[in-house]
Amino acid sequence: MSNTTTAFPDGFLWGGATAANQIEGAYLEDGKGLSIQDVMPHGITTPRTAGPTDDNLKQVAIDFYHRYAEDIALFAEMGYSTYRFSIAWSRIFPNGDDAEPNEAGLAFYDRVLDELEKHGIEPLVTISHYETPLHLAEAYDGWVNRDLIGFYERYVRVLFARYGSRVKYWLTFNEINSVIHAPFMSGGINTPKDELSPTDLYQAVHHELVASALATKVARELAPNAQIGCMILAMPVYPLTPNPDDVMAALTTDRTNLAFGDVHVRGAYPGYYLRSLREKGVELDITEDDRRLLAENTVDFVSFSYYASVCETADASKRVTGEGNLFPGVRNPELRASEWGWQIDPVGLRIALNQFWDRWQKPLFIVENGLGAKDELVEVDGIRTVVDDYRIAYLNDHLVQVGEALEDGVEVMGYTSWGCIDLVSASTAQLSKRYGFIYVDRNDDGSGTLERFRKKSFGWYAEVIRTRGAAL
Ligand code: BGP
Repeated sequence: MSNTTTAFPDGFLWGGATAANQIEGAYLEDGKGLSIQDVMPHGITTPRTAGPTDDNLKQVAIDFYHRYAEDIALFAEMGYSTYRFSIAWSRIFPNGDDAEPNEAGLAFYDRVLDELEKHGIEPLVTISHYETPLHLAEAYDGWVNRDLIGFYERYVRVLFARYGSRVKYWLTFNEINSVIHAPFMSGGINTPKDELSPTDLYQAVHHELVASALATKVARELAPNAQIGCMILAMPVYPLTPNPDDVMAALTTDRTNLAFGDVHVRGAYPGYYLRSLREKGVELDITEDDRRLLAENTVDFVSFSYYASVCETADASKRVTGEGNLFPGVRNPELRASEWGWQIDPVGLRIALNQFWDRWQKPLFIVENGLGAKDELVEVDGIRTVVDDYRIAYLNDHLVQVGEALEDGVEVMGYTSWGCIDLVSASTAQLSKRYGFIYVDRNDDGSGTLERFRKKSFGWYAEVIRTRGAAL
């Protein structure tokens, strides 16, 4: 394996990440209401269904709801010091606009936290990860409606009051910039994307940003030891050529993501963002209270997902579109890609870390990174496993670059690889796009025993954590 000169610092948080709708199952158990995921059986490229359908793998997912103790014990065996998971809003407020929370839903996360505490694993909680209660989508058109801010505030007040003394690290919205690309999944916006006006879309973005600031405000009040982070889908954008027009085009595209960090860290919209809204003919309804909330409640840290980088060009004739996490970009001729076309770029992670640190001077947390791949369960020395050397290579190369960024002086709080246990993919809604260190015996047709098996990468990651990166 390649060498890194860096010993990761003592307090560095090592772990894995998941989201409720992708692992829990139990989709109607203990009073849970429907979420938007319950009507997305085939991922983001297919329109939502009228109601739940039997072919939605998320109804059972990997049954974490009943197997969390076994799974957390496996995370502990790998030596995790943190585990990122999300709370399903519709377990706590089944319709989203209910007056009172659902006690059985709250009790489930108490049990998860008990288990983490037992193993000395620090929880990292995403408040909203692509699982808006369905009723809020249908009755309000999701985040287009300003009322969502109040419903979200009610939800976070309950979370901070209940778990605030036990959970230090919180993320307000998963990949908050993705609402622009996946308005239903990320913003609960029921209006089909091609009928949604730019004004409604950017107003929804604004409401989420205000709600995020409000969550920070509520945390200061109810959970003073909490650290609040924003969470951004990071995808560094390179100019396709050294032509200055390409460089400017790359900067412009990059800023469509960076703007979200700018608002969370600086507390106001940057000029380039306001210009892009003017050019789209969008006039936002921003109140004085909104401005104050944004300005007074900036985040403690910036977290992000990183899977791939993309290119940009000003020359439409040179534009070859590639795939990317939730939204495509111009393909980089220099890079390989995963089976799903996401281009693999470990150095891009070092670039993103340096760019964010230079720009925001806030501690950074890599809360998603990993390789989606088709795995094969085999028997080695009588033990069932997956020989996932491709995953080990991907993660190793990315972690080496994190080490380089630490040497560069970037403050990195931790690293949670995505889908540390196999789960239902967000974009395809399938189980065959696997990310985990732990194989789950469940197939796209719903067959399988749900039994868990340690992959080769399980032992590799345990060794990396044990040696604090020296094994990279
Ligand atoms: C991010 C999401 C995750 C996760 C990941 C991998 O966009 O935050 O929920 O799923 O991407 O994406 P996919 O599952 O589509 O491979």
